[in-house]
Amino acid sequence: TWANVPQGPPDAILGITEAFKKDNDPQKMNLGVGAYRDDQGKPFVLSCVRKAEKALLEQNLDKEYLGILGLADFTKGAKILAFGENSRVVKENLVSSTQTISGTGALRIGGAFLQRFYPHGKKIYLPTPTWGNHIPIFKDSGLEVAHYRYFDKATIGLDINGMLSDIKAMPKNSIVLLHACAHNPTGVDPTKEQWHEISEAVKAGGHFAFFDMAYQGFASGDINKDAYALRYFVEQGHPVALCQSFAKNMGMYGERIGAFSIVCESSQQKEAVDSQLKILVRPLYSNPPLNGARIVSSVLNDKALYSQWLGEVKTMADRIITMRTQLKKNLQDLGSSKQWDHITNQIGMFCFSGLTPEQVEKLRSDHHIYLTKDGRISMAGISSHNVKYLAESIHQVTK
Ligand code: PLP
Ligand code: TYF
Repeated sequence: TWANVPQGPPDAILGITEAFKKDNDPQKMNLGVGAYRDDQGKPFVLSCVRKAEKALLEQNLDKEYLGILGLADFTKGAKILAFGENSRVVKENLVSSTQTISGTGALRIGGAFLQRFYPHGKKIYLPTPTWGNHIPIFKDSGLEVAHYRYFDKATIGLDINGMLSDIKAMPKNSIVLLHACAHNPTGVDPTKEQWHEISEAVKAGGHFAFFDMAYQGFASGDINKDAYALRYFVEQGHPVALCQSFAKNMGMYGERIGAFSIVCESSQQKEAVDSQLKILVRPLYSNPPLNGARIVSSVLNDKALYSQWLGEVKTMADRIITMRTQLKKNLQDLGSSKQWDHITNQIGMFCFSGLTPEQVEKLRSDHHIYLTKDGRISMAGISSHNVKYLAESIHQVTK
């Protein structure tokens, strides 16, 4: 019956982990997937999350279905986290939100909503490069995918002129996906001034800003700083959409907890959008899972847990920044003649190293170090124990 099913390729990112697992070398390093590790190389469950879980367990809660749009205390907390405590649009209840299956689910629901209701076309513009999964997510949502310039290989930085001129050249009312902070895979974000220019260009074209915020807190260690672009756009009157994930900033990876929000112009619009999100979700998965929503809601809505969480986000972000400094220093100490400033200039989970596919392959075959072909290094996989080995290996393959 299934003779017509062709063998598909492995996922470009998750396939790396599969190859890594098969390697028996004791020095092997997995720098593929963007998942935080502590300095012992171990997955890290935040203490605030452990405490919330314990308290929830003691309450002996039931396991009734959630409503279609999920746990209201969770989506409320998520909105305040993203848009800010003093956000007018949140206070005036203009933001329609639904709990989602992490950030990926938020993008997919968002894509499907735009496909069904965005009145000005079905094309979404993504940065080049972008998170690999964005492309199939939006295609499978029924949108057409196009691209705008983002990364400049020559400067290993933002191609702001290319980006602005591509935004200006888009047809009126286009949909533009923006990484809110900690751009994946490049680790290169616009400055505040550049965000102002981007906002201007998006507004001039009547475009719709669709924010993907998978790393709030992970870029700078400060959840408010990392929300700057989103909040600025909202202040400027953009009717934005937003995808949130708690995978990275709360270490909730496998719990699959996120949110999708749309800023509306009136409470009437908000009610209508709510109703249509329900109609979208019901035939897909009926209603979202309980556990992650309860945990995140507890952390966001309890003063003590919330302040502990802010500290733990900063600890994670700071460890990554320390690893950037150490990796660069080790390369310089080894006498590498290459320019490595981008390692410390870039932010978030990743370093877009500039290593070529051949060098990436050599790292794997000769040094048991695994990263994606585009040269992206997941900084979270580096620790004080293996940073020297990594620097030596990179130096070997870039000589
Ligand atoms: N968006 C970006 C840019 C990401 O890098 C990721 C995860 O790596 C996601 C969204 C969604 O991840 P998740 O579905 O695990 O929340
Ligand atoms: O490393 C990355 O860019 C992501 C990680 O369900 C990831 O692809 C892994 C699994 C998943 C979502 C994101």
